[in-house]
Amino acid sequence: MRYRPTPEDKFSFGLWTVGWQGRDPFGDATRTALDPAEAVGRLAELGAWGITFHDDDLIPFGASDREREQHVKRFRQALESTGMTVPMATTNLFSHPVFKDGAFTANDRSVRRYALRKTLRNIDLAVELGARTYVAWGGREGAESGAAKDVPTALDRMKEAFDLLAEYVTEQGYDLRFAVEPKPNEPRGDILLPTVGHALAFIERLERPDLFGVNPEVGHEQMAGLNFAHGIAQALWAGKLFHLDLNGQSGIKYDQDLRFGAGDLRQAFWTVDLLESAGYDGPRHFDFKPPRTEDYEGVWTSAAGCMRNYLILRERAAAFRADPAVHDALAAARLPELVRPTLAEGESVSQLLADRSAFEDFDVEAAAARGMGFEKLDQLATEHLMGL
Ligand SMILES: [Mn+2]
Repeated sequence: MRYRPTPEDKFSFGLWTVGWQGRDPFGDATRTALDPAEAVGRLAELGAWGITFHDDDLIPFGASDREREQHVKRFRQALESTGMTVPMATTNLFSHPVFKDGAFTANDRSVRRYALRKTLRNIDLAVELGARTYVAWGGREGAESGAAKDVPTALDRMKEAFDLLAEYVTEQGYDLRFAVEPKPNEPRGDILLPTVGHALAFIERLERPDLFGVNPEVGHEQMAGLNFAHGIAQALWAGKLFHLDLNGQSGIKYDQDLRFGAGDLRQAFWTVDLLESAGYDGPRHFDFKPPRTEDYEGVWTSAAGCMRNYLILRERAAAFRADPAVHDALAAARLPELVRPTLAEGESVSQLLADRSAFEDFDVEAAAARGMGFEKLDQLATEHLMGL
């Protein structure tokens, strides 16, 4: 069947996505709790390949060791009976009130030590369940007012935490890498490491930067008015796209977490075009929230829609790239020329300075007058996107 997802597509979902009960800052839950084992079964039926979790999604906060064991056992049985994988796991360091001022960068030192222990504990479980990526979203690491957080010092504490986690997985011999997830704001007024660029720069200051990459989320970049495809392109360029969160967002407003393809459809098209053409082979992970207007039938329709939209966009992007008219338009827009290095092989600065054609004899006015042909190229993309 056309657009039917298969495990080869590597579609994965967070337990907290289909399991979101619709509680928001203004209203109570609109759906009953979802059993993690049922989530695994339903997602497998829809064609998903993997499921991811925060510690507290799987094991209710404060559960005893015995209860913890039972929850893990039931989840593992669901994985085994469906063939679903756990490619990634993460820690909830934001729901409990103890994390109101953050976790790794909380001013209160005892909270920071507790956050590290909570994370180390879940890393052991993540590895036990086969996860290869550990996501770190510091949603509460930030502030609402200027003096409340000394940012350089908070970054020292963030580095201290990540260095310790990397030391732990290295000592344990775990095959696990970390993916830092940026977000500009919400729930904090301003969050530390707000964009892909901030996270990439931070990673280079760590003791084991090779163990760290990023986990960019569509909506998080778009909340800051940024171009998601450009963000992940730079992460890929740096060899740092370890994981990603696909969803939908309509411009600069609260974090909407719409299903993938909803919101900015054009950015979704360029995102799929990039992932498929750049050889990204990691999970296509959906981090969305089925709107609270939906009952469970709507939840599964929404989850299926994420995958279906990805597959349709993958087909449209491939058709765009294969179209001879697009090849001509790309050439007219001088894309092949961008591939050519600006200096000739072995050319030195003095040779460039001696090249009169590069400056003294360069016809600036003629170059300025040349059209770039981008409108033709973009119209072709738009028509492919619209299925023409
Ligand atoms: Mn989000």
